[in-house]
Amino acid sequence: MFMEAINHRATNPYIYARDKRTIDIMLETKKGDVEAVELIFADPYDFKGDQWQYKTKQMIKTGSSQLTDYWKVSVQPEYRRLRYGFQCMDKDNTKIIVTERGFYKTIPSDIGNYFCMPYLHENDIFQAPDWVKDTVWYQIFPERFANGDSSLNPEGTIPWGSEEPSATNFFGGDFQGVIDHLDYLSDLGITGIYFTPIFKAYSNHKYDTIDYFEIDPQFGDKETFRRLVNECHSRGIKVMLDAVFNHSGYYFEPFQDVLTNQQDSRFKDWFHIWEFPVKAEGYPNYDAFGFVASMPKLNTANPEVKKYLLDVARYWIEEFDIDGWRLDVANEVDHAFWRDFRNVVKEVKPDAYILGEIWHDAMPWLQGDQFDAVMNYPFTNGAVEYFANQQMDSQTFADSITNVLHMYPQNVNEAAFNLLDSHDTARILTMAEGNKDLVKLLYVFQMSFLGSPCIYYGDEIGITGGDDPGCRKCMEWDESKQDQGLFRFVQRLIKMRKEIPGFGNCAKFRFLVIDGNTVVYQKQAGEAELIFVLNNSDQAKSIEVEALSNRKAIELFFDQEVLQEEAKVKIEAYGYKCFQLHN
Ligand code: ARE
Repeated sequence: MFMEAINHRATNPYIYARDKRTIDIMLETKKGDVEAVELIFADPYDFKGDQWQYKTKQMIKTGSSQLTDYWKVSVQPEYRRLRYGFQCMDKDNTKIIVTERGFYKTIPSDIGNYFCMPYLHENDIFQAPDWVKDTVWYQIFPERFANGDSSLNPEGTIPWGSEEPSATNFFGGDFQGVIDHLDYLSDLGITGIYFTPIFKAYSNHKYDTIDYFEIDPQFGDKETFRRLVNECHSRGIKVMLDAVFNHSGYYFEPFQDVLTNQQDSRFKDWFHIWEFPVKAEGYPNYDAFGFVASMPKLNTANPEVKKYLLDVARYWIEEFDIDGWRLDVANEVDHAFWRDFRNVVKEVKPDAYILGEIWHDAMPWLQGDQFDAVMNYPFTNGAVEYFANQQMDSQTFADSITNVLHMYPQNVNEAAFNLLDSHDTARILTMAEGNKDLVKLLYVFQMSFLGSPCIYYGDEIGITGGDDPGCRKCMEWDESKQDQGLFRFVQRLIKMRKEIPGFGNCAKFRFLVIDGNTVVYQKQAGEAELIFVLNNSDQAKSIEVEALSNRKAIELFFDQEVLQEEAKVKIEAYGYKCFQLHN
């Protein structure tokens, strides 16, 4: 047995409270090395004489990736305390006891050896708002969604869609344009909108904030924004704004004061200035987003800065009833700030959604004391590489998704923000080189995955676009230029996700078959059991799905009652099937 590959620590995601009664525990072993694992566990104080009254419980292999087998088990300790270890058995029936102090051949009697979950406190539990698990998001870049009030057009605005988007041109998108098209979003099935920044700023992307308490005049005024939020809420659509707290814009008054008064400025400690005089031409001599001089990094450890930004966070919830904050460059802001941010936001609106923009493993921010979720780019990378770019074989894809599902606790996965692309990436149809069959497979996978899916505006009608700024084209409102078939396909998927148990979030997700360019995955949620077959190739196939043999099922995409005696599934090129099994 490869003990060097046995991995567990008494911390997230290896042990975590799923709810106020349930503790989930995970162990990693070398792929194919261990045949069975039992949890050894009991209350730390449960002794008879000097005998610790431990019990054992079989662990389930919940997935495998390229190097790792993942084992999981749930326990509900009566007094919410736990000491535990593992008994691993390999093919030769060799048994190894895994404890915090090392490996043993027999179960050690000294309880001090074992891992410890000292006490399950309810306020330590990671708890994302329940409504997020059923939300289908739509990301809007306000400058490019719809121009509903040309009187607001900034100077130099050009006709809608008349040019390719650039880092500096303006087409006049505004709130009235969004309000005018909310029925379009409702019709699609959208229940949440994520707006990129809307506060007063210099650029067309508004990530260079001038005033965090003012709406950018090109979008409208506060009354129009209030109307927008109310119109969304009346349609059951949540509203999430973009908090750019890592840095301000060049024209942010405190930064302007520093440029004017230099070391005499009362705001000089609002930023991370290396030396005076501060110069904003060329490479900055202060911390910035990247090396972008027009985005000076804010000193969020400064109590004045913290107070200012927390007032911003509170203001837009209290005054306009927004439902969530997406946090820009979240991983470069200190944890202490985000803990205070969460306390302020949840105090004003306990079920507000806090979504961090973090492109990598974000476990340190997902302990329950900071974010409810992150933009799940690890999910995005796997899905896009496999379906859109065709640069990944099925096994690598299944391994990557299995790793994604095991890098976070289940209750984090259920609230994850699963995007396929964004304003920072090329669009999916462009990445798929115009192949809409691949885009459809991407959507089937995204809509049938755990978490909360997000559609980037215009993808649903086939808008293309390369990396920023190419991905920020004006939305296409000429129906003759929209791919209405793709719209209806996405609309149907969203409806299926909402109506079919287990189609979206689920308790169990397993890859059953991984074959060349076809993947089969099983989903279970209570009594509901679905099996998806996705053919990621241009060749029709016939694939053996043992789990279907002699099971009655309905194939949901083609609404056919099938009885799979021989469990052989025929699937066309780029085909997708979903079998809803009957017990
Ligand atoms: C634009 C161009 C740049 C150009 C710059 C010049 O895209 O190529 O150098 O202008 O000014 C905003 C605007 C962008 C603008 C940028 C800088 O939307 O159009 O760039 O400001 O002015 C990393 C960060 C992540 C960040 C991305 C862009 O981790 O937080 O880079 N995303 C947020 C927003 C952006 C926004 C900013 C930050 C700044 O979503 O829209 O940009 O407020 C890997 C890494 C990631 C990296 C990612 C993308 O995956 O793991 O960490 O994200 O690549 O580069």
